[in-house]
Order: sequence, then C-alpha cells, then structure tokens
Amino acid sequence: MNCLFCKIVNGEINSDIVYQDDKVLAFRDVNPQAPTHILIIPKTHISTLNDLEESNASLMGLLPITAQKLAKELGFADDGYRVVMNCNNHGGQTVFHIHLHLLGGRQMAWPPG
Ligand code: DGP
Repeated sequence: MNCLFCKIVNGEINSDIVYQDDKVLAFRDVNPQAPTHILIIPKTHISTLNDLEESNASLMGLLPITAQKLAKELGFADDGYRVVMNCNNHGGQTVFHIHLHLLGGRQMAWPPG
C-alpha cells in the first residue's frame, strides 16, 4: 500500500518518534503548528474517520490516551492542549492514514480556521 504513514510505521521513511508500542506510533509533525505538534496513529491502516467500525473502538481509544500521557510527560497537560482529527477535503485531511494531532505549548484560538 502506498501510504506515507504506513511507510513511517515500517521504518521506510524516517521520523522523529516520541512513543510507540505494538498498536500505536507517535511522531513529530514535519510542519509543526505549535511548539509541540505530534501525530498519533494506529499502526494498522485506517484511511479516515469515515472508515471506522465499532471493532476499532478500543484501538482508537488509545490515541487520546497516548495524547494525554505525552502531554503530561512533556509538561503541558495542566496548561492545556488541543487534539484534532481532520477528515477528508473539508476537514483539511492531507494524509489518508487516520491520525490524531496533539498540539501544545501555546494558546489555541477558537473557532479554528
Ligand atoms: P492532515 O492535514 O490532518 O492530514 O495532517 C497531516 C500532517 O502530516 C501534516 O500536519 C503534515 C504531516 N506530514 C506530512 N508528511 C509528513 C512526513 O513525511 N513526516 C512527518 N513527520 N509528518 C508529515
């Protein structure tokens, strides 16, 4: 499968990995939008939020759990942070392997652009 994030999972493309286990990989975004910008992905390929099934619930639950652990480890959990999942064109998704953005280290604005 010609998927950029699968290639990162497989080590075919280098990334700045901050956490991984058998199910989840977290690595720094190449184009950070905050002082800390980490992408958290399932190691198995799921393209978009639209492709999720009930059977993915426990796997997907690991993404925000990983986000809060990293936010605590990196020291911005109490100040706060943002997690974002973009879906398809209107959501601004550009890489079609589902991912949770973890953004921290600055004041976020609302509404988002
Ligand atoms: P999204 O627009 O929600 O699909 O986010 C995709 C993110 O992936 C975007 O913030 C930039 C990041 N990205 C794209 N290519 C690479 C890459 O090769 N390495 C890393 N670390 N991040 C990438």
